[in-house]
Amino acid sequence: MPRASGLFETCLTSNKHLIRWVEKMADLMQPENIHWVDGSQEEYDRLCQVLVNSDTFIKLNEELWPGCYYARSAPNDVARVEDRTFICSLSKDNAGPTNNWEDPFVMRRKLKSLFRGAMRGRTMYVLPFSMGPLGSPMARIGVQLTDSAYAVVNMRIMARIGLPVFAEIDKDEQRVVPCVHSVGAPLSPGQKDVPWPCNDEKYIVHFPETREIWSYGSGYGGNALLGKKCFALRIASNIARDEGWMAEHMLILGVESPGGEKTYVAAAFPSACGKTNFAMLIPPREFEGWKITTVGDDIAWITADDSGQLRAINPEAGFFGVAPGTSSKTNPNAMATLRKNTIFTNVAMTPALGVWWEGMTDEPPAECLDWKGHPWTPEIGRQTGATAAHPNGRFTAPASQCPVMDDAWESPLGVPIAAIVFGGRRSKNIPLVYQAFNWSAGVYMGATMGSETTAAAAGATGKVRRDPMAMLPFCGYHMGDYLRAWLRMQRTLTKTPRIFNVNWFRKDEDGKFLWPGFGQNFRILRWIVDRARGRALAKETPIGWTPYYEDIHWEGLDFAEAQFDQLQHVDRAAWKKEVIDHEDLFISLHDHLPPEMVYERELLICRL
Ligand code: SAT
Ligand code: MN
Repeated sequence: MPRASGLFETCLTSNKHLIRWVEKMADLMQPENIHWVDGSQEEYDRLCQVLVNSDTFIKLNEELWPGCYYARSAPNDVARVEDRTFICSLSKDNAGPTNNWEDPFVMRRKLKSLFRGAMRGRTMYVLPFSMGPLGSPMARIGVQLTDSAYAVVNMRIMARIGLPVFAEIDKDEQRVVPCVHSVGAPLSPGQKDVPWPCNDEKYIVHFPETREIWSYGSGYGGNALLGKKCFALRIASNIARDEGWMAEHMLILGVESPGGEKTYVAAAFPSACGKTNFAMLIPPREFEGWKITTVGDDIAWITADDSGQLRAINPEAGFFGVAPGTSSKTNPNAMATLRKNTIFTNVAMTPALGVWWEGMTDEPPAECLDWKGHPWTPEIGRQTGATAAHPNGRFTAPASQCPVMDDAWESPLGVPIAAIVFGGRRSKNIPLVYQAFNWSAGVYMGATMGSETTAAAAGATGKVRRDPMAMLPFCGYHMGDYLRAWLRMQRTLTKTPRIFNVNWFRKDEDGKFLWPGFGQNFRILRWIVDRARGRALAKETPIGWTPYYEDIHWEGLDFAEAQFDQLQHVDRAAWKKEVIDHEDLFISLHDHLPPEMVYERELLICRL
């Protein structure tokens, strides 16, 4: 192994481009040390100990939560920061109206000044990672430079990292995406560190043409684990457009029948709308022999194979799931997954060094420390309205620990996709389930989907926003061109997947959910699979095909036809308003909007 300079204790690559880049970045950011990440268990344990020593981590009770750690972020660093996220393409037009754009030259100057000396007093980790199983033709490689040991240990769960990735980079066969990350909190000599270093000023920056990511000021989630949203969605959507595949904000699951028939479904819901729950769903007791298997819970990379069949991989290796609301009732598989070797962030901690969050148990603990480290009791919660866990509190858990991971979840060629499901959180108007008439109507369906905002992003929650394919915060180029890429995709397919929309969140006049959700969603999923396989009936409505009451298997659930009708009701007047709302998005995309979208809209209006 070459020794590049005094700063390089143990360089783990022979790739000259990589070494030169690391040198250059070290020169800019002035770290005290450089650590080449080998990805081993010993290294992980050591880094976790470093985080314990710096009060970032608390080791949880080994008996209750083996191998688990607990972290609290700074209160000003709890979610993705969409208004601080930039797509710096050469032309503003390329970023489109749904992204923040800045001139790349101006931004580079700004980043240079931000990152100059940003790692002083800290260690710079050189973290190689693969999104997708190593050696898969669909996998892509990145290297993240970071001064956050927290980011490194989380990335070890979320991606394939370390020596095997360096070995792949040393072959020098594929382009590597450079990712630079600093929490933006340099230490002067003798200065004591804080448990969660970060900066008030945050920048999450993407250069699509040069395929680069620069993230400054945050240590949290998608802001800091750069393989996830920054690479696997924003940069990958650009690569995918150029290469003719798709990078989507989708879970992937398998539906297995008692006879062993396997059908894979990909589904796009916005952040914190239950993707993880849906991906690990357990069918109701009555459906003996049926099984749902998990391929991924957040991101799908999809491509057409030589036979014209869409195939998808999960580029990730772990789950970064929302903790609140997760319980052995709502998602037993997630609970089993996070029992060991998991990192918890911004949930509550019990006196026995365990974790708790709202919804985990019916009874809250008598006392605990909340996500800010303050004493919390149910009484305090009632009086102040403060929750013990932050609503965007998360668990980082290895996918391999999930009891229902699909046998093919690491298959290098991915799994065949038979149906695509869109969905949002909508309390009104949108039926429980309906099927698009065809691919382009399905693209229209996905393009116009709306959802009430959640705590996954900083800002107000509960407002309906248009979120095309759940990609609004993640599409790294012009949304109009993105829709065009979706339409174009069909031309490469011989077996076009069927497209559906679901809404588990419709409410009645009293604000009560009309549908029980969770495991009961299996009933809807089963209809989707049957439709995708061409063997279930459906009723034509102005917006698409919907199931008849008799088309759903109701055994074990007392659900009256009238209730179902209410859930499925298409209110023409409300839908006319809905379609007028679609226009806002379309006007903003105007000159890039594919004509198919205009025609689909006209057809929909005519049918209404
Ligand atoms: O913080 S993340 O972007 O990883 C989570 C999410 O918004 O889905
Ligand atoms: Mn997500």
